[in-house]
Amino acid sequence: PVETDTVVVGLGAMGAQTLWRLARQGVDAVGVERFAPGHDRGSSHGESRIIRTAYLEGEEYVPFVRAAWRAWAELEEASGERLVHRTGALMLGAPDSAAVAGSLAAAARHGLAVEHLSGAGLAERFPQHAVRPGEEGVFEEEGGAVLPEAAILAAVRLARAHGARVMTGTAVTRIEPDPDRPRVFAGDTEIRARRVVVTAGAWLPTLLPSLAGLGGGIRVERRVLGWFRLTGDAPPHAAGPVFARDEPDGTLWYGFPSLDGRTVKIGVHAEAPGAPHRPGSQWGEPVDPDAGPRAPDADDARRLGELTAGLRGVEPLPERMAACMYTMTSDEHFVIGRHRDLPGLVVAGGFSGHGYKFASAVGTALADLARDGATAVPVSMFDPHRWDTGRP
Ligand code: PYC
Repeated sequence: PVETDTVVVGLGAMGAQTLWRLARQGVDAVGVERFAPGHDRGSSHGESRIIRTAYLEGEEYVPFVRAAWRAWAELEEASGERLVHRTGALMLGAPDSAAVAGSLAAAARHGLAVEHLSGAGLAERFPQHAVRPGEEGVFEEEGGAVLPEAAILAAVRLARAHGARVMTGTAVTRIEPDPDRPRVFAGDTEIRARRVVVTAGAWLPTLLPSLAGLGGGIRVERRVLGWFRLTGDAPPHAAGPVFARDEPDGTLWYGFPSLDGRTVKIGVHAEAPGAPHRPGSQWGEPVDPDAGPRAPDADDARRLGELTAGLRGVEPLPERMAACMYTMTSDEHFVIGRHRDLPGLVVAGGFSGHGYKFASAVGTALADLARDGATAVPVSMFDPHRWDTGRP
């Protein structure tokens, strides 16, 4: 067997940054990835993810986003790459929508600089959005787009440079917890380690079935992204902020300014937080991660295209689409922490469609938890065992 201090299972969003943090602290670490880093078979592809600070899902996330901003800057500095585009972030919706009211509440609680825009102000300032009667906006400068594949590749490259061993194209089939030395079975190799960090995304529930008992388990669902070409007379999509838009029917969709100068990318997140989820609906179809999400089809193109009525200057049908997987917890908050019943295991998952922006700080937290058993990164609200104690 291979002996090491810490194994990281899954080198996607969270695992890649964990491996880098461990390796740069001099920890002997092995990372295992079933495909190639930066692949498009999980939850971390599609070129861009939103980062925003006035957090509509709960003001208690704000210190965590701040930790993420700091950690992104560290990764950018270490890699010499630009991994975050600071475009600002715009939330649109009715005054009482989660996008507007939730963002304003988080901003007020933490003294964040945001601008609350009326419908008229919104239309004047951001003409790329076709504003509907009753819609308002909240704009914050502390928002932008993170580049997921580029960040994963940068973190894995840095981890290797600091001495981490990386096994790619190798699926972990079994993890055997052991108080002394947990064992990980990766392809033909048995790896023994002091600690195992499991960041297996959509494969987490099958790899650690005991997690099924936590908060009702993690549901894996399909989502579709679409890239829409700009028309010749397009308003300033290139310079605009990332956005999320809360529709009166509860659909929360989102998009990015044009990062390639030709297209804008949009996607559907889900029903607004607090609204009943609709498993099995177009956007919540359950997925077996080994089979992968169903490829995008004409119906997806049509449904995504309907949303572009809310934008000016884009073609009504996408030039391309991609399907990805969401990993949903029952409360749509994350799972990050030590597993109480499985000694030596640290887990992170269930990022519920809004986790990528935190990958930098999650990497820091998981590396701390693996090395020291504790972290100063504010992740206690994501305790894997919170459902046992009636929280939240
Ligand atoms: O985390 O900002 C986000 C987001 C928007 C849509 C999906 N995730």
